[in-house]
Amino acid sequence: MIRQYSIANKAKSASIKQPKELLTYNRDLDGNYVYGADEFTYYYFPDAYIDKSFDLKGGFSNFKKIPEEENIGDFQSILNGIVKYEQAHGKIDSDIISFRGIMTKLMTLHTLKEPFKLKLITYDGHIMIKNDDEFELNKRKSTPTSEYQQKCEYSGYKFEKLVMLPKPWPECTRKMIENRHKAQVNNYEQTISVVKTSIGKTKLLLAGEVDGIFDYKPEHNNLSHYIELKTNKLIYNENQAKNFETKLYKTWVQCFLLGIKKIGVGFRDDNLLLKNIELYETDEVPLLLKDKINCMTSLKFFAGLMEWFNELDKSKNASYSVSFDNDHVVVLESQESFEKEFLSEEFVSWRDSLRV
Ligand code: 0WD
Ligand code: CA
Repeated sequence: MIRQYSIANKAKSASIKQPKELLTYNRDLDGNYVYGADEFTYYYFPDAYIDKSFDLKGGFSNFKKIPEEENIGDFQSILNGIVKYEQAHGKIDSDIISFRGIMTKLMTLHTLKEPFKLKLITYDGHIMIKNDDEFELNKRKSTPTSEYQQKCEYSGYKFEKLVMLPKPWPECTRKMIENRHKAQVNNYEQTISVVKTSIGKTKLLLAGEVDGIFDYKPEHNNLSHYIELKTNKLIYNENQAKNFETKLYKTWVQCFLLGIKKIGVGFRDDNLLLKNIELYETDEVPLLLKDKINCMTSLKFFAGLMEWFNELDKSKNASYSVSFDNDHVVVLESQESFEKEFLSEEFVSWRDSLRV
């Protein structure tokens, strides 16, 4: 059975609810997932520091970089988090469970320039969607990157290290604050937020990486206190302005999906020196992009797509592959089961125990 959804389709309306954070978890320096540690970084970068022109390629040769094979969205880590949440609060009610990054990709499909493949299962009343990791890894490995590109990638993580504190400001020593440019950079450590949201008629549970706290951390539901960090080249011409608009649009989608309110962009020169930081409110981005990119159209397309996914029979367990072909999202039932790639033993036995 093949089902197709055209990128020209959209829902008539796309009502949205305020996203709510259910839990957060961390990936530590060894690549292990840790629940309940509630570790965050905190934004602190006084304007005067801009004059220092920090070098965002500094320490590049010391980058502690997670191997690509280990940096695939680990679906079981979400499900293990859900088990912990449900043990304290009862079963969640959600149609679709996925990584936020997958949903960002789907919502911005009309800007996509490369092929993609996803895997989908229906299980215990949910639709779960993840990357086709083999396809993703092959794609990453077959795209050669120059040293300059690697340094650009590094500069994003370096920027995070430079502007974030490992603890709230009052708990930091002066040395901690002033030596950040010398600290080793890694892309192992992450905080993942698991958020319940809905778009149109579809309930979503999304897990996404959050960069840290912008102002202060409240007791619960940090969502409106997070900041999403990005880096970008300084803008000198039309073409660069256009590229930045596309990046801002994708960042808007990324933040919108989780309910993140602040975006911080570090602008760097060709030599990767940090020259400026601009802060944006997520909610003002659609207005900034007005006449260029219509964010509301993406939202309606996405609402329609989610509704269409949600027509799958969630009461039976089945596996599907999802691809994008000829301006259509194509869903094809698979004879081979993908359950092993999605489900953790912990999740399966927890949900079994709820049914008896
Ligand atoms: O497609 C996905 N969602 C992938 C997720 C592909 C590969 C890895 N992951 C992992 C992430 O590392 C993270 O543990 O899944 C988790 C959650 O990801 P997400 O929030 O759903 O992913 P997304 O919104 O695409 O990206 C958030 C951040 C990125 O920050 P920027 O500012 O660049 O958007 O996750 C990291 C990155 O820091 N990240 C990656 N890092 C290296 N290689 C990658 C990647 N392919 N994808 C995401
Ligand atoms: Ca980021």
